[in-house]
Amino acid sequence: MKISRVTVTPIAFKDGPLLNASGIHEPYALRSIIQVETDNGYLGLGESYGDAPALAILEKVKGELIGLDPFNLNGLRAIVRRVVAGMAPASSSGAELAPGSHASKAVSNAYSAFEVACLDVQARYLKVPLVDLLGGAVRKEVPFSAYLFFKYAQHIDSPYAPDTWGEALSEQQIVAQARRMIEENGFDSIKLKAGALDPEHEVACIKALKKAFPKAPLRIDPNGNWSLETAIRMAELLGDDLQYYEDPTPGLEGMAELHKRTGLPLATNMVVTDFDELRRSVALNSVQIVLADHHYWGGLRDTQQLARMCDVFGLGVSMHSNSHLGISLMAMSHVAAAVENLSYACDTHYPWQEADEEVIKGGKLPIRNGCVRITDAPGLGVDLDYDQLAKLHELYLSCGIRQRDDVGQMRKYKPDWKTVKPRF
Ligand code: GKR
Ligand code: MG
Repeated sequence: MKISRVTVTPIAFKDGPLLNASGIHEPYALRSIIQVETDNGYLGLGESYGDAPALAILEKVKGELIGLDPFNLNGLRAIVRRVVAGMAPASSSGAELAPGSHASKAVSNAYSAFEVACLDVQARYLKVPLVDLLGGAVRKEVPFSAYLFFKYAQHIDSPYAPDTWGEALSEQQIVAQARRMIEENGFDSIKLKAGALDPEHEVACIKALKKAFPKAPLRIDPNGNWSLETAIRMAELLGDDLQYYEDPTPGLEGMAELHKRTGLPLATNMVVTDFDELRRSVALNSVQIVLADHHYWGGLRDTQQLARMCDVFGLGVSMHSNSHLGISLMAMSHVAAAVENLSYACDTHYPWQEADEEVIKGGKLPIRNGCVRITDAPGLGVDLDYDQLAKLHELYLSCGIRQRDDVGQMRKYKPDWKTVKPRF
């Protein structure tokens, strides 16, 4: 079996005015949909970043894949390395919150995009669910958490009607957001994206969530936007309200000091983003939980290796997410299903995406009882809806966004908005 055609389709879909440490989401999020076809009629799917630098690499790699055996993943990695080495380093502006589009992640990011599609081909060819290629499912139901955001009611420049979530700035509004998200998806755990408003207010929102959902494990994630002093002060206010404290303060050293001073379990998707950082984190005891993300950790098999290393070093594992659609959700779910030591419900932005903006047949995937179910369908278990793909590609062409820029978007609301970090 040989790869005979590779297609990379950039798409855009609506994204809410969600606040974070950098600024605010733009009205559209970008992704790329990857199709790998073989000479004997198989098709594998992947989903990755849609920012211009990432797309440029995917475009360059795709032509080199013709003739490759989709089982030859070492060959795939060698091709990606060679292509990236021959390209000028991409700019990594705005990459902090989308680590996969950081220039240093060019190889692992592009490899991952095509690895998932090749694994999908392999599994379809063998007529097994993709998870079987990862050693088989240790769980068929993969748990996810309710991912809450502070948000405005509508975009300042929105070309479309406001979403149905409304404003979420106050404690009551955040509790209402959690209630709806839990009612619709059955989540058990709750994560609050923080680092956007006054830290005392964000902690008060955690307290309100604790009161409203006393049994739900809670996490707060300021994306490294709190100084060490602020993170310690907030830790004192939080007491034992949290399941884990996610990226409160920047840097491996800062996180190590915070853990030493508070004893709280710290999670990260910001200070441990590759194996070298993992090594340094273990030496410093910076974090106790690593949030993996196959999109920039080098694919599904490297994510398994990461989980294995976390086991060796006594660290917990869960999963990070950016705005994404169903192909990514299934890739995340298949690898999470194969990770024995998955210790916490994974993150996903999926509930924020609109019902009519999915590229897979059948529309949005269900999340029931907080879980995504792995079926016995071959591969990732999802097929492309080509009309939807064309629609979202049109949106990409017309939306005008080519690289995520939460800072620039916030400057439309607050012209003197700075990129200072930590802000609080
Ligand atoms: O989409 O605003 C966002 C998030 O802040 C996202 O970009 C982060 O990468 O969800 C992520 C996180 O856990 O840090
Ligand atoms: Mg995070």
